Amino acid sequence: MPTRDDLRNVAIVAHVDHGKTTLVDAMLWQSGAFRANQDVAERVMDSMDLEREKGITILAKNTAVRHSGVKINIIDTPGHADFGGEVERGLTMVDGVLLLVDASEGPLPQTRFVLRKALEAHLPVILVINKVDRPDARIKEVVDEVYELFLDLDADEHQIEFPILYANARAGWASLDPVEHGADLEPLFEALFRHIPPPSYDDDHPLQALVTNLDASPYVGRLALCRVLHGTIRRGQTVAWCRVDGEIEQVKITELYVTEVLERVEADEVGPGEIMAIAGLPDVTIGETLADAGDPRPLPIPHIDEPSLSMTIGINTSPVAGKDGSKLTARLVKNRLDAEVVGNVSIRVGPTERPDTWEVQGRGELQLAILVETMRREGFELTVGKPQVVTRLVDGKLCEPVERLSIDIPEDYLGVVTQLLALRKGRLEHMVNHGTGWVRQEYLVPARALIGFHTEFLTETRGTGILHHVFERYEPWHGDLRTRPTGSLVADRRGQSSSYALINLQDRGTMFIGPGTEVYEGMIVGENPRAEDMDVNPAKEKKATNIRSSTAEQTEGLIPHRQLSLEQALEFLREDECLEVTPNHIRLRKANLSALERGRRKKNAAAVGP
Ligand SMILES: Nc1nc2c(ncn2[C@@H]2O[C@H](COP(=O)(O)OP(=O)(O)OP(=O)(O)O)[C@@H](O)[C@H]2O)c(=O)[nH]1
Ligand SMILES: [Mg+2]
Repeated sequence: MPTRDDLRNVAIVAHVDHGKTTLVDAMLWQSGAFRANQDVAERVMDSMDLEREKGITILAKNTAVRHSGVKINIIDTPGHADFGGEVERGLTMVDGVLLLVDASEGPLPQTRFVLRKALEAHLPVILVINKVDRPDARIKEVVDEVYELFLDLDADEHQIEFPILYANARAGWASLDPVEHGADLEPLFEALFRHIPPPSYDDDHPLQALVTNLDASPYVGRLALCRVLHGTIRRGQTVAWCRVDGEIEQVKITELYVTEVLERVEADEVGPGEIMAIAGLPDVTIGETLADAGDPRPLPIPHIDEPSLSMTIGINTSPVAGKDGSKLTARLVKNRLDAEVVGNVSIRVGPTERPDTWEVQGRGELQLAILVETMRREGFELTVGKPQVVTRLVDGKLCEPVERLSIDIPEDYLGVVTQLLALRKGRLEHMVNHGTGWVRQEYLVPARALIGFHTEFLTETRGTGILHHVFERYEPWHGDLRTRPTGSLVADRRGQSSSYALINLQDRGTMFIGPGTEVYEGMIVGENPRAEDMDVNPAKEKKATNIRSSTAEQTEGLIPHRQLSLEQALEFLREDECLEVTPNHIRLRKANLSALERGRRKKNAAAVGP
């Protein structure tokens, strides 16, 4: 088959933070994409607000550089496990991958996930051991660990003969030698040209282009990102749009773009092997094929892993609803969720018994939290339920998702952490003592048990422990598990919190609010160290005395409250609790706000017995 020797398509994959986006920066600079004095942001591909704030990549994005007369389309993928769907999609566009592994951290759960996907797709791999400048780099061991991982994933002989480069992405060099520093990324570019095959195509095959991603442009509306497999597509041409529902429609292509550096530029025609964007098909979705009008041949729809976590999202039902946001109605929430499903194949939305609430399924807490965060920034007010695992019936048996968990902890905490995980039905798979005072353990744990685990893990390891997990498989239901051992301090009336009340309450538990905060009946204002909930009055005022502390309220002795982030708040929730999320506030609350009703239900439940 003929090949496009002027072209390469490559994805960069790795565990979170191993340096993918930083490496793309260096590749852009060294291929002359920017002027020497040009002001370019660090990690320029992380262009979304939330990406810059969190310092992580959320959406896979492509860029293109030119080197030695060859155009290289590079797909930067996210490393966080919750965005695995982005990686899977990215891999359908490329002919090989750069697998980055941190020289000190070594392969971690998401390394395993992305490598498994790359091997399943039969993509050649170039291993890049990155961050070799780290003082705690252990290059030789890490290379051995990667070989082990390849074997563990049943790589064939051909796949295991991968080239290895050693890099410092931040300084912008790569070397074929683990000890010798490189001068620039030339060795990486050379390896890329040698080991990542140019796209091949069939000259006699009619046009076939697969829609692998969606984007939106303020000028032309929805853009479909496609990889052209065979044939050439031209502006103004009529093609067959093979939809996922099996329908085939004749459509005219009005706009065509290819990527140059960070820009989309218009093109008159795009040949085989290229990655392009097209406009003019407002309903096009991922997995559809654009094909020859006279001989349409739809491609199989790429498989994407199923979601394993769900939560409810609905309109804000709190007594203070409507004060903060601009998007309040069920219709607006529904439309927004529907729009999300279109561009994000790893998210599903379904109905619940309430007409103003939907069940949203995704890959993990962070992915769902990012959706909620994005919506609140758009002006939405929402009620968000506790994250729950998505169960499934396999051969009539109830099954639940199990995660592969990897933790790094100082030896001293081995005892407590082992105990924590035993309570959660974690099974130890693997343990390495690096001999540096740190231990790495790998567990298989029901996903259910990890909801809320992170906070407790950090507390028990005094903030030193590091934890990562990724979906492994479905297993038969593991039975009852311990959930949060603490209860909630719940406001018993509407009002404004006072320092006086909080100073008295802080002896009972950890407060989540400071003075002067608006509270309402059923709102959770703190954590009770005991298992049960306690109704409290955070708005209580000190009896008036002759001496009035005019403006400033007495704050002496007030312990700063614990401010929960959106993710932490989601982790904290129990079954009968939810979150009120507005553009400016996150409030924890009981699902049932009335203290009277909650009390009555509890009594009834006790009467019926367990
Ligand atoms: N010391 C050192 N630090 C590096 C190197 N490469 C990247 N970093 C740092 O590692 C951190 C993470 O880098 P990113 O490029 O955002 O990592 P990423 O793999 O894109 O992360 P995600 O997209 O969130 O998975 C940043 O603080 C970088 O400056 C390197 O070669 N050496
Ligand atoms: Mg990144």
